[in-house]
Amino acid sequence: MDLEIWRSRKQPERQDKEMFKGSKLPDARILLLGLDGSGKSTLLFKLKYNESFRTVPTIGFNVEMMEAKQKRRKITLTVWDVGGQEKMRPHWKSYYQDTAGLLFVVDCWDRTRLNEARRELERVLKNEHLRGLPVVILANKQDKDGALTATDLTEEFNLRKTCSNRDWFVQPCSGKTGAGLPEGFRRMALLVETTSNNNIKDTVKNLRKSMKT
Ligand SMILES: Nc1nc2c(ncn2[C@@H]2O[C@H](COP(=O)(O)OP(=O)(O)OP(=O)(O)O)[C@@H](O)[C@H]2O)c(=O)[nH]1
Ligand SMILES: [Mg+2]
Repeated sequence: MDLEIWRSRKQPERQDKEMFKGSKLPDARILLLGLDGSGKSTLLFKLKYNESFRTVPTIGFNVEMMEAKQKRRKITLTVWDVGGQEKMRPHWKSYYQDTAGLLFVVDCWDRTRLNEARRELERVLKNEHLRGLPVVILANKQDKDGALTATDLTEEFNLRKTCSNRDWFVQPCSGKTGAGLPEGFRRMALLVETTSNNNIKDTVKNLRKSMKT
């Protein structure tokens, strides 16, 4: 399937040229996954721009670079936010190579989709390209009354067992208020290994190629 990669005009203008130049800091490529509507784009934009954008469902991906601290040094996290609709999920695997860590977002308010979210997370974690990589599960929409807590999510998803062969952490958060987001990304920064190669342009080129095959 040929996939058009595009960015909605409703979403923030990024300084693509600046971003494509990359950064000289050590870099870690982070994959942001989760079901459609779980809040991936909302929380990414909230953290990066401290603004609440009106998102539309992501077709393709958004990518944002963020500075973070790993112990005493500065690193960049290049965060790939990939659309979570069912028709997008077969493409998730195109992003696995060279990924250093996984952020998986769960809508903790919509209990009707928890099983689906759990199934998808388990499927992703089974992929050999992601073997042993750290995962931070973002228990999102905590601002909503009745949202499942991080502790309950850990139980419901049986995370102690599912994530037993990797570093993992569950972070309660809200893409609406921003609560918990810095903590979740800080945790990711502490767990990932970095490289000196963060050429987004090449990655986009390779992604286009792999999606066409
Ligand atoms: N109340 C509340 N609403 C949220 C939160 N995070 C996201 N939303 C809302 O959830 C809806 C979906 O958010 P998106 O960020 O577009 O979801 P997504 O995971 O990027 O979805 P796809 O791009 O389709 O994969 C939007 O209406 C957001 O405003 C949150 O923490 N609290
Ligand atoms: Mg999105």
